[in-house]
Amino acid sequence: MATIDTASILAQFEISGNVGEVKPLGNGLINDTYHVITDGENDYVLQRINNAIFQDVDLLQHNIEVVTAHIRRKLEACGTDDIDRKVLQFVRARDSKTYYRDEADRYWRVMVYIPDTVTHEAVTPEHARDCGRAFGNFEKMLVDVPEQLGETIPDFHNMELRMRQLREAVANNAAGRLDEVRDIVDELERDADEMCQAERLYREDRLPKRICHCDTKVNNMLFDKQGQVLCVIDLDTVMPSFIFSDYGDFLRTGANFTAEDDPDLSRVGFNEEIFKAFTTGYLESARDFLTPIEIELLPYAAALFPFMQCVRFLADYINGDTYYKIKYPTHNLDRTRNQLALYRDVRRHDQMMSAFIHSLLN
Ligand code: GN1
Ligand code: MG
Repeated sequence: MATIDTASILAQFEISGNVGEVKPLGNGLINDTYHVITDGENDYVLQRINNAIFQDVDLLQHNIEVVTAHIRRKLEACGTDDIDRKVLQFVRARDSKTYYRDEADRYWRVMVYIPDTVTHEAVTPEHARDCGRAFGNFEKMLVDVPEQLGETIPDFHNMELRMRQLREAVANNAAGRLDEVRDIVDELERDADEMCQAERLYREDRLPKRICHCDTKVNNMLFDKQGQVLCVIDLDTVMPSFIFSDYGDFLRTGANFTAEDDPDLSRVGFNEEIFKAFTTGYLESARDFLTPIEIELLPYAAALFPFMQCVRFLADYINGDTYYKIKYPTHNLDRTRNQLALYRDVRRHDQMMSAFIHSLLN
């Protein structure tokens, strides 16, 4: 990364205290993040927003402002203690926006740093229940957001669009890789209609969109030192979506026995224990606002996300690796096969999932 004059960027924001060291923070793949140490009351987090992926930064920051203000009001209303550790707080720039665009067309924002927190990269059953409760609660607090929010990546989790993109990739066969993956394309096509049911139900007015997080990985939560979830972070993809996004994408990563790019398919599989713990927590906080059809389709959501991710990885492989970063030439193919194996295994658990969900409701 080119050296960046963080001092002059920070000077654009209303921060208190004198800035000391500025050091890289976390391991995000999309934005660049720094911990800003000061001699004042708070440290800060400085972040460069990747505006190649998030092309409407104004809309994105507006969503985040609305959502964090709403959550703050909710926490205040129920007398929660320690609120500054439970919702992100953005610092305004001198022009009163919550972001600053520099001369090189880079976009920056600053948040108050929350000290004494822990993050996790993998889920245990014990954490999974808390995570489910926390993401369910996040959605619950946002059911009555007072205005319409925009999509920070349009049609991000729209399965019909993802199938169209795959079909386009197949028609162009840009990297000449189609022969090698024909059987996978055929298998995905067989289930495509079923996997697109959410969009159809939405058009029929039978399924709502709600404000969702849309990147529900365990590393997007801060825990306190005692192991309790404090705060949901990484709010760039907060947008209207089906609740399946949050429920299904968490299980896709959290309930796979191995990483999404493990080439050893014998290690891929759906972890029933994590599924049960996460679902228990999720329904504890979400069941009173979810509609019967949303609850009925949770097993579909668990299958949808490995399926959608498989379609996205495969389309990218056929296109010649233009979207996801790869470490070796068949990386996207390994990811595709991994997610397909997970999808198949989730489908083998259809009955179990429905029965478990019903048992929780009774
Ligand atoms: C991307 O880079 P990361 O892990 O935050 C992608 C997700 C995919 C994920 C698959 C903006 O997220 O939708 O599920 O890769 N994010 C975007 O690893 O496309
Ligand atoms: Mg993240």
